[in-house]
Amino acid sequence: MAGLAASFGSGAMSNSMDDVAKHAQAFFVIGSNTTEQHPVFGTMIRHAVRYRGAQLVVADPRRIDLVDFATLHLRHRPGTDIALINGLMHIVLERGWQDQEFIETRTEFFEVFISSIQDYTPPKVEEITGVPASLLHEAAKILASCKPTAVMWAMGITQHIVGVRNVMALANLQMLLGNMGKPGGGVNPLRGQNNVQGACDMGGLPNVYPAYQPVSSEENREKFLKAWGATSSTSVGLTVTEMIPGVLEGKIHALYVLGEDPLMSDPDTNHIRRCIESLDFLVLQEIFPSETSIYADVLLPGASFAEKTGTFTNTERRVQMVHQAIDPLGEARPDWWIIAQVAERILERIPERIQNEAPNAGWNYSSTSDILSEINTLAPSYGGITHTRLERGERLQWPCPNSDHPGTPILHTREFTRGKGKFMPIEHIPPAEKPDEEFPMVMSTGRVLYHWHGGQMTRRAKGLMQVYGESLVELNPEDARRIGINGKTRVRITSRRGSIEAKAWITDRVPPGMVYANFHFPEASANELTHASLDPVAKIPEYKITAVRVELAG
Ligand SMILES: Nc1nc2c(c(=O)[nH]1)N[C@H]1C(S)=C(S)[C@@H](COP(=O)(O)OP(=O)(O)OC[C@H]3O[C@@H](n4cnc5c(=O)[nH]c(N)nc54)[C@H](O)[C@@H]3O)O[C@H]1N2
Ligand SMILES: Nc1nc2c(c(=O)[nH]1)N[C@H]1C(S)=C(S)[C@@H](COP(=O)(O)OP(=O)(O)OC[C@H]3O[C@@H](n4cnc5c(=O)[nH]c(N)nc54)[C@H](O)[C@@H]3O)O[C@H]1N2
Ligand SMILES: [Mo]
Repeated sequence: MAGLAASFGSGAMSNSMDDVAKHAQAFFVIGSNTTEQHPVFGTMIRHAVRYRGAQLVVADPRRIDLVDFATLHLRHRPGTDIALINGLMHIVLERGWQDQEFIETRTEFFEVFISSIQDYTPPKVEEITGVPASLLHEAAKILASCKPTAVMWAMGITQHIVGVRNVMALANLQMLLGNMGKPGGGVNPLRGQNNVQGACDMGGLPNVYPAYQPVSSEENREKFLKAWGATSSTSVGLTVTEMIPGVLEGKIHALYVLGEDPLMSDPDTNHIRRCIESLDFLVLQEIFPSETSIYADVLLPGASFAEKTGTFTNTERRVQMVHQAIDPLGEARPDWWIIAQVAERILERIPERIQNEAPNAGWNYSSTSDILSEINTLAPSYGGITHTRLERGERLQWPCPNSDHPGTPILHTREFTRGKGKFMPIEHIPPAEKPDEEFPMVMSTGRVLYHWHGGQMTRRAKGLMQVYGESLVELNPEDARRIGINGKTRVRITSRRGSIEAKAWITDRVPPGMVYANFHFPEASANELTHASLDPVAKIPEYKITAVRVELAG
């Protein structure tokens, strides 16, 4: 559910899961542990490979389970995706495999882009990424000869200081190959939280109102002021990753946190702890006591997914309905109800409150259907999405501007949002933290199949704890020998910010020099070690690369 303010990720899939699974001739999965983190879609991909003969190229520093199904595995060094993608495009251009017609009719700035790719010769790319030039050639050939190829990625691409640039490089690749706006192609970020897409669509971002209407526009401000009775100024707000550090900078005094556990999920926990402790006032809306609840002045008990009715919007822009299965336990109330109550009470205290001018405006919703009706009028892309249609079994993907519109399974079929697709020259930039003598290894972080982020929900499930009851850190056998693990199981991992102890899983899933840790257990959370270097545009932290030292514990 988490995080109305969460903005991890980057936009929705251009195509839908069914479409890609049915029509892609090849999949390029880069930085997505799809079978563990998106198991339903992961199964669809495996199926397409096994039974339809689709090709699969996986680019991931780890030998994830999906690699067992792959035609090719590009095992590049963490943080070298731009060099890898530019290297693939260099080969495509050298061989003349680009889709010239698509480039001429649908895109611009191709010339500038070509010159930026010149330098990424296979030997140079091999040097930066560690991927042999011969493998690069094979990969480029598969991606260019299979029409269309679908590109899919997740946090392995975005959680870097070059997260946005990585995504742009992938967009360049898909334009070069003419794979945009076609069934089975496209650029497909797999979003994580069940409603992170919906939260962004509804304006849970610092710069936009619902349906991505900019807050900087006075006209938009007027519209929402009338509907809600009050609204923010036209200046862009802060992202989560700026808000919390903003406490120690004196910019933030109070926080209202809904369904997030920053003590587990934000980078550099020691720093986060100091920030949260320094708040004058913290309100937390949660379904369980969490690591963060220890610091809360007020706890508002939200109802879980099983206790409420409403909609989630998934990664392919599809709005899906859930129905209340049980009554809320104890004092729990649906999140929308709590938010509306808080909003009403705040409004009462705002002297310049605008009396509701639009029909049905204000905060007196009696159900989530009521709220969706308001969304129909305020968010154009959701104009025709109603509970009635969803209950009838219609499968609606936005944009769906009116009640007769069938929804939009594939975006950009005739033109891009900005008209012509723009090729962007993108150069490789090394990660923020570099290994050195004291911290010679690279730690990457992420999830495992059995747990969910801070683990507040999954650590309460007995069955899951039986299968995966403590944090395991993946360590290559070569490194295990070097540190003298010799039958012992526990290691200490230290970064410039902190230290954790955990059990080692000695495995060649990780290459030598790299460890992989998760943030599911408070006693060994990877975020005690991570750092808060952010992508300058998306403000997403570089969770995927931390310089560490690994030793025997105790
Ligand atoms: N079971 C389970 N499923 C989940 C979640 C969960 O907590 N548990 N969380 C959900 C959420 S919110 C999200 S955002 C998604 C995340 O889904 P994913 O992004 O698939 O998951 P991650 O574990 O973050 O790992 C991504 C992959 O990136 C690789 N990687 C690391 N560094 C690099 C790099 O520099 N380049 C490239 N190309 N790859 C790299 C890692 O080896 C890993 O295989 O999962 C969702 N699904
Ligand atoms: N090191 C490292 N850190 C990461 C990442 C990484 O890959 N590596 N990934 C990042 C990513 S992509 C994400 S999305 C974040 C996730 O980080 P968070 O959003 O903080 O984690 P969650 O555990 O998904 O959710 C937080 C809380 O929501 C509560 N909750 C569940 N359902 C509801 C509900 O219906 N209502 C309310 N009010 N609360 C509810 C749960 O009890 C839980 O404690 O972590 C980020 N942090
Ligand atoms: Mo996420």
